[in-house]
Amino acid sequence: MTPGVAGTPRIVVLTGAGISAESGVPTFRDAGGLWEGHRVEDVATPEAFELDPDTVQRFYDARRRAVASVAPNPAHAALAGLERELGDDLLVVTQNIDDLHERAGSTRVLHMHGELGRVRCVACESRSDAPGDLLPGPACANCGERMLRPDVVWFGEMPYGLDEIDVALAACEAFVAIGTSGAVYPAAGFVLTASAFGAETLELNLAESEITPFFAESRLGPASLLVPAWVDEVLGRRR
Ligand code: BJW
Repeated sequence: MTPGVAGTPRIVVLTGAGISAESGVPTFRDAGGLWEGHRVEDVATPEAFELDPDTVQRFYDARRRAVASVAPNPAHAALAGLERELGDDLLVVTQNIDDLHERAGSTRVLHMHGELGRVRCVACESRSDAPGDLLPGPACANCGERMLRPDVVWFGEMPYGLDEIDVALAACEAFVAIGTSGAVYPAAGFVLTASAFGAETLELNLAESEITPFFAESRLGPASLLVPAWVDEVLGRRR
């Protein structure tokens, strides 16, 4: 996450696993998703990590390596292009822990569920770049303890940047959600906050989601087609 990135943008975009699906990063809840072979409570809770840290580290080490071998797709590229035109008037809030927005060129990205490329020390709480795999257990550069965990937000933990996100949602003119199932809060509630403050709301998703009824408009299709088309509309270009 980049602290202080939010401000009062005109457009807030919330992205979920669906935007990275066409890059080859599996989603969570779709058929063949990441959690098909795992129970959520075995890999995405602090309790799971306490009980069986090696299984959780192995899961995230594998994902970190997999993400390093894929590339951003046209949806990430279109959002980076929109930022080049709008600057501070665009904020991307992502639930994703991959770095595909940044690798496409976006800089105003808030990772509310943390980042695969970062680690947090359970002993001293310092945060730093991931030194590679966390198994068998590299030492913390700050305190020397071998208690590094992925800097990601599990169920029951507080997401990053919520105050900044609230300010941005209250100020924005448009809120757009891309490729998220709306199954996880507080992100699933952002559409209600934005519309309560008068923003236009638009959902771009392959299929209807749990929060489709809360959006003024919903467009169905792959992000790689819908996002570039929407960006062209915003910028007043015709496809
Ligand atoms: C495509 C596509 C293509 C596919 N093109 N689209 C209120 C009510 C009830 C419960 C709660 C509540 N508030 C809090 C809770 C508890 C809990 C929660 O939400 N539980 C639910 C089970 C109900 N939330 C929390 O614990 C959160 N913390 C918290 O709330 O702190 C206290 C607090 C209280 C009050 C206010 C504020 C704070 C923390 C949640 C942490 C979530 N962590 C994870 C794991 C992160 C690390 C990791 O990646 O491993 O985050 S869970 C997982 O789900 C991950 C994702 O970011 C998140 C959302 O998933 P996402 O992105 O939506 O993916 P999918 O797979 O679900 O959906 C994919 C979508 O893409 C689908 O819709 C497809 O159709 C679409 N798609 N291909 C376009 N090509």
